[in-house]
Amino acid sequence: MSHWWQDTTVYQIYPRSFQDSNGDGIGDLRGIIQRLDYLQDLGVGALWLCPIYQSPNDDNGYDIANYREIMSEFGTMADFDELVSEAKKRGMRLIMDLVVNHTSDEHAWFIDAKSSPTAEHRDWYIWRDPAPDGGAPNALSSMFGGSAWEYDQLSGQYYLHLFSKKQPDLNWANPAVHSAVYDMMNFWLDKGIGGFRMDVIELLGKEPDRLITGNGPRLHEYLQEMNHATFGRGDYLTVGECWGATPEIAHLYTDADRHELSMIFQFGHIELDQKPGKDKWETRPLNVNALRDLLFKWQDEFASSGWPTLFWSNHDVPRIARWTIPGPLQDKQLKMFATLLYLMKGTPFIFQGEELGLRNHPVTSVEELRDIESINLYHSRRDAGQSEAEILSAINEKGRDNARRPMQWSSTHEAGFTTGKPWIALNNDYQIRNAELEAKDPNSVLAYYRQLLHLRKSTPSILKGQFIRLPKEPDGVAGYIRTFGDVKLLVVANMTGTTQHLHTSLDIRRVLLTNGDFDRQQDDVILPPYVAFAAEVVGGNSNE
Ligand code: TEU
Ligand code: CA
Repeated sequence: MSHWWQDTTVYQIYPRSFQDSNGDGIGDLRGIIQRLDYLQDLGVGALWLCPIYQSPNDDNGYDIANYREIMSEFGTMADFDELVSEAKKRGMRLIMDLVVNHTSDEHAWFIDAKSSPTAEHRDWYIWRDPAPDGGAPNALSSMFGGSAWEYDQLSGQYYLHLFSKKQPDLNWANPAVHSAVYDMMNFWLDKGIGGFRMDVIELLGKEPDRLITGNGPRLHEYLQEMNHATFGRGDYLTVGECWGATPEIAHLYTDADRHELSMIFQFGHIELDQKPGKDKWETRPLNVNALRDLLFKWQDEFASSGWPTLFWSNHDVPRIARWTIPGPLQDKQLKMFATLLYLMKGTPFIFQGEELGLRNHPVTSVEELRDIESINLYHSRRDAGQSEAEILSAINEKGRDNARRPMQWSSTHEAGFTTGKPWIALNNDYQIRNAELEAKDPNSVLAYYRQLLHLRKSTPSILKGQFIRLPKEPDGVAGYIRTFGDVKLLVVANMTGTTQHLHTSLDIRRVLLTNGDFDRQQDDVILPPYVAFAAEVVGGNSNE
């Protein structure tokens, strides 16, 4: 069976930084409405909105205080309803961020839970007595640093928070939590949304007493129940955030006969620039052959069941420009990476500003940081004696603020993002890199993304074709074929800064997309630095 979400491209919006409509420096829903024509032109069919619910913004909306109210800075429910219908007019559906591993400590459920050990909602969260020495119940640590347990004076117990202490974990072992969450999900589905992106979904089955967080024993039971109680009633896009998914685990989530999710984000390729066994802050240069092999491996894993996601970045991960080299060939390199990934089988997820080729923007002092993860990291490493320069250099490379700087719409005041003062500083390159300039330039990254996404939409071999890796690519070159009926589409990318030769007997009939000229000499395709293309081909050996 074929689904709408297999034929579409998703665009991820970080609402706080997309478009401000009222000059308070914070992006909002009316701002998104203003930019819907831009998104339609780009060729996307769904918009994933990072959380827009009421929140004290300890973690920019991933700490939800009320699941059924819009964050007042972002607008009203009437604005939301208008956004849904305006998007629909342009052929786009909204994907909501579902954050149900935890709530805000300011959610009414937690306020009640904290009020007394016998409160109605006490068991909706995870409370434990202190260890015999009076300390935290066990060694679980928070993703944002320090212990995952926070002491509560009133009851003398600790509560669990795998993220900030203002993000207490919900207790999924309690069925009452399930019904409340499913009601809330149905509330949003009834508003006509297209589905959910599911925050840290792999954590729902946690068993904290056994130090199990991800992929707990009851996780898939919960997801099957959720599917049945909510989105299983229609053709909805659901995508789980699953940092720790192996291929085997990926199939548990996504094989159609299991009735769980449409797809998952798995992050192996994102982690290729980390030193083995280290966290994201300790980097090494990207090995492009390893990147190619990993991307291709996932294509093979999903060849006959499940469905891949295709993405380079998100609001937690700096844009793909981090893997490119500043200079005259940088845009070509960005287009090469787009060609390599987004012509594979799967659903592309493009993070706002990636289509403009936006870069990281370094900070020089801790005062410029906005993200709780980076701020906590800074202080804990300073306490441990690391130099300011060293810490900021790691944060400038991998910190989450990089992806969260405002969209660059034009060369005017604050790039047209706001008429006021933005909540976080813009990248100061906005006068040379913005949507207005790129829309006028046929060679821009934006023009290329538009061309690619429109080609994708209208080409059955890209949407539905089988993926076959080329048998003998040289180092630094990635090549694959998408076959559909009699059609063969060849995609080749030179991932290096030197000329490469690809030996193939395939006959190139029609080039559909390319970021530069390449030559053909007998059985060789000669690819200048970072050149990539897609072409209809015929012939070739049986294994080509
Ligand atoms: O991210 C989950 C997560 O594990 C992140 O903390 C991620 O590991 C980190 O950004 C990389 O260092 C999700 C959301 O995408 C993130 O924005 C939230 O902060 C987090 O959950 C808590 O809701
Ligand atoms: Ca605003």
